Amino acid sequence: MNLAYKVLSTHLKEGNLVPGEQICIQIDQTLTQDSTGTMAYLQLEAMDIDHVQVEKAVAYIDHNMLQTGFENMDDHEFIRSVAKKHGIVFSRPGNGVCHQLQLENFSKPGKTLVGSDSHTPTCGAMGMIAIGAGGLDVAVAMATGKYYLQCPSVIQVNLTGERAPWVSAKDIILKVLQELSVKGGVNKIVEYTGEGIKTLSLTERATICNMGAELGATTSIFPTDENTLAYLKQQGREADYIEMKADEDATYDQRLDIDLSILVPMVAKPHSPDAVVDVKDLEGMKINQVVIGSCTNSSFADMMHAAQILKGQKVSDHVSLVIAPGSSSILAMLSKNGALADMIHAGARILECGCGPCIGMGQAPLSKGVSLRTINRNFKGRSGTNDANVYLVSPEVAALSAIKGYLSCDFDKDMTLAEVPNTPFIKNTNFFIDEYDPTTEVYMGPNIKPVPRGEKLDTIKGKVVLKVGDNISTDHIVPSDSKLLPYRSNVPHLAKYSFSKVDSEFYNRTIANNGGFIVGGDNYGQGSSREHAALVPNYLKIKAIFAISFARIHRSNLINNGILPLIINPNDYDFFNDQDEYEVCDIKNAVENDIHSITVKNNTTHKTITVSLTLSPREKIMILEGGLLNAIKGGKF
Ligand code: MIC
Ligand code: SF4
Repeated sequence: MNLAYKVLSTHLKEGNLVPGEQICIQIDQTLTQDSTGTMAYLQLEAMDIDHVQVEKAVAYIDHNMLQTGFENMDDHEFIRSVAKKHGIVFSRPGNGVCHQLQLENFSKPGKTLVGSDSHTPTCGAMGMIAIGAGGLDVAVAMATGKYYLQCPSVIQVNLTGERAPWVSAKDIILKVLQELSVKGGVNKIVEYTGEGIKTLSLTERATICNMGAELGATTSIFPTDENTLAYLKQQGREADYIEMKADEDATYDQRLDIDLSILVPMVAKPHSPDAVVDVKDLEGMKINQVVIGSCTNSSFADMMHAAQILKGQKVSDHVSLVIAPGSSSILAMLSKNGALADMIHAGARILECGCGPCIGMGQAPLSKGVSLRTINRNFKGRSGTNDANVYLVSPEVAALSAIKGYLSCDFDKDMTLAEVPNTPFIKNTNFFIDEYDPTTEVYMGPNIKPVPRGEKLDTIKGKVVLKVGDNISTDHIVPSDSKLLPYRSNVPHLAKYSFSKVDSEFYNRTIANNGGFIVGGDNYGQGSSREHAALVPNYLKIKAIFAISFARIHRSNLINNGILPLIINPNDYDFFNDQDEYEVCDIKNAVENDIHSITVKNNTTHKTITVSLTLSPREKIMILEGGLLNAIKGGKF
């Protein structure tokens, strides 16, 4: 058995480990963050539970950190009060990015984790099955200990050879993205094997698992070994170590071989993490901003590498360098060992530990700016500036380029990075609040609006209110930046900005038509786990999305909201236009009776096509009831 299926099999509660089948797994740990957490906790509150039903649930505050009005801090207080009421550990703002903190403080080999953030797979580095999901699925996991998913197939990525100096973990995952693309991992687990693994520290493995989200993968996983143990020792948690590995004769559904010795520093070009080329190909490109941080590259070693490169140097006059360490412990260690001073002396702007610029929470680049970032996503507009060009690179390339003022991997021949010792972490528990009091009164700020609920399935008719192409991300559907993130608990407000970066008339048109349909291409809904990308369409009365294929988390979020994800044949994309009225024929009967091939009629031309819909028994109920929350409240689950 491969490692992924070993962990899944010890947690399997329903179904069989057959790719494509619906399975239910026992969840040991959950995490939420604040931008998806408010909705998740409103949904948890609606489930009337007492103490959460998982071994460890943690609520992080890391995304909505700029407090330019009352909204964000109100949400933080709301989450703090719910956490106390249900026995959830609360991580205060300033403690760091959820994935970095989960890895440091709670990750354990062989455990399962589900989190309301798409980069939850970061903990796959610890030999865990760690999956990103919509907030409602995480709320259900907290309430019941269960998580339902389509059983993934497993890709083996076999690493051989040893990296040349200056080739980092980021370059390995960029190479995998170049090979497999942003949809290459959908409904798959990426399992890393081979001799090359030994050369990777635990946090380097975490970088690779983190960006497996950009492949659309369900998750990624590494076996555990002496490097895992070394990291756990560093965290004072060596007792948590268990050896986890695939059997010698393990089988996989697909295989990719990567020879680390031929890799070079790489860069993902705007506006997709899989638009990967060698840094050498763009060497010399003038840059305006450099961001080092995010859940992908904010480990102690990443920070120490950046500090070594910056030491004694000066950030180029036309570059703004911002650095956000991943956790308060890392920041404290950098400040004790002098590395922070080296960064500051070079001219770096130090941000508080959190997501910050990665999600457009401040530090937007200048007009038409070129921003080099160590983050994981460079979708258009995500930096907060619609015309910015964001390039994704390793911390080492980022630091060097910040000094030079242009993209470069031309490291000084005489320079080598000193190995970062596995010194024990300065553990900072003051940022965690671990309390349980079921009588806690939940704090609700005025910006918190009710969760939209769907309607029972009936006839579906309407106009096409938007037609888009391939790889539409959740950042297109519900953009996020410092102005919009404070409204994550206010769906009516967010709705006004839906698709605004694609088509500024979308909202008005959808309101005027009282809902309708959206037509998309391949990999519709890629990117984040934000269920707002389904809550908003639900609120706007969008009843179905027609697309060539859907990203995994978004498809689940649509169904959780009672919205039909209908698969169209690529040749039928042109069947849809925005003038005519369409009808999804006899849909209730089709869902009730498992009819997978459904007729869609253009009521103006009377032409028809067939689209396909395959739902698990559980998904069927959600669609019929108008969403998961309705199904739970109606006693169906
Ligand atoms: C992201 O990186 O896009 C986010 C912001 O972390 C999202 C969650 C969100 O939209 O709140 C994610 O990755 O799931
Ligand atoms: Fe935060 Fe960026 Fe990571 Fe999302 S990808 S969790 S915004 S650091």
